[in-house]
Amino acid sequence: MATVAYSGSISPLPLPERLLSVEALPEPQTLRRFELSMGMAPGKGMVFLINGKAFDSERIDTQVKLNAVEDWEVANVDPDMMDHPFHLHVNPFQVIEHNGKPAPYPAWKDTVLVPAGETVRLRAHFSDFPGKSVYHCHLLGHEDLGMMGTVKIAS
Ligand SMILES: [Cu+2]
Repeated sequence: MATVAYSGSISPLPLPERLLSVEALPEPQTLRRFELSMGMAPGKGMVFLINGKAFDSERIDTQVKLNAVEDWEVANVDPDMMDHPFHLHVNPFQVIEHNGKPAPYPAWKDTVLVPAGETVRLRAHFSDFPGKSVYHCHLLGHEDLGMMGTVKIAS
């Protein structure tokens, strides 16, 4: 525990009048679709899946060209109606559409909630990191039971 003693007063700093501008990304060269679901696997019980597959670190699920701009359509088709926050490592993205409706304002994100039965389209510029990375549901219980994929970015 700490005790803080202070005296005098300061005038509050003004809030900024506008937010930083967010650059619009160029049109994508590639559109991919990722379906988030769950199922039962023999000997494993419940598994969480992306495009029907549980995570395998030895498999490359998605190959991206370095410097490409891509749109990823992330569809939550989970029959159990659970929401899945989708997280992409390394490359921030902008949400372009949610259920076909344009995003209300441009913003950089690294995670977006994809509610049950809904679809989010995001756009990323894979500009400066060649190598392997991952995307996954940010609910750790779902990720640990398979809801994660690998992405390899190479020129
Ligand atoms: Cu999830």
